[in-house]
Amino acid sequence: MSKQSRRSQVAGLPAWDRCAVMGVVNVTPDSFSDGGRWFDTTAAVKHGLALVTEGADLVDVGGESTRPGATRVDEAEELRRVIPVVRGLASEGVVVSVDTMRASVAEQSLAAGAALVNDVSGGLADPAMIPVVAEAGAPFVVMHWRGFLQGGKVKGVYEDVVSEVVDELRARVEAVLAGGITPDRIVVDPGLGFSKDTDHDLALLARLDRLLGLGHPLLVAASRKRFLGRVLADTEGAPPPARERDAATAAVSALAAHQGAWAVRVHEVRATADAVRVARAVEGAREL
Ligand code: PMM
Repeated sequence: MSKQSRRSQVAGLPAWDRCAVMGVVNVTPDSFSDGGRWFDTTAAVKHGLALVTEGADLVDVGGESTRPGATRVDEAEELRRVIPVVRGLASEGVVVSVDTMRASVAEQSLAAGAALVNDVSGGLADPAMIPVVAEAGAPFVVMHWRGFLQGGKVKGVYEDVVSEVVDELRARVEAVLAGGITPDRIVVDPGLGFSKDTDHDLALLARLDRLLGLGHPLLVAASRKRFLGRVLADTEGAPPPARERDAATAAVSALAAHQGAWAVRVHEVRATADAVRVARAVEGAREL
């Protein structure tokens, strides 16, 4: 089986013949890089549709910031933010992913038309998450996560980050399988920036083959993250602001697509849509 056909298979989702582009809509006042911009239903739906026009294959809707140290929103507020946006986009035919750690939000999003559940805790934050997703027969993103970061840098200590992330993800995948989610519906994600510093993130990006070795489609979410700020820092060490990291993000999209990622999750879609098409064309040339 070729790299391409393996990554395009997530049961319950369309099959793309290249790395898919997941556009981000954060319906939050405080997200890491675009907080506050799409914080009402109409603006958020409009933004999601614009991302599709720019080339997003699916749109990831989230109502809770995962920024280190962010306070959690309560359940009612997360539902209020997310459900109308999921419904609005799904009713327009958009393939919607819901970015949530709460089973109730996942369940109601699936009922409102979401096609995929993206849980940055990989099912750890809410014990009801895996049963809900299994029962719905929905695909599930299992991200590498070491818990809520309450200033807890200690959770980001690794001897060998690639091996540890792979082993910990494998354990989560086993738990998810034991909970009844079928293997063809599981996507894995290294969780760049979550309990990881710049060197950790770069080491993981250098060895996506090891993550692909888990045997599941791979999602890579590097968009505008801190490690890109560090890579792009000026001679004084000052990183560019998050919104000036989109060209670097597109570069990571090309690298990830070239290594066989199933999808990349980005805030600015246009450049990444081009990047994954270039990666596909290069791959096509190799197949000739
Ligand atoms: N990162 C963020 C939010 N959701 N989902 C997955 N699967 N993987 C990630 O790395 C990830 C995510 C944080 O980024 P944002 O707040 O800037 O969107």
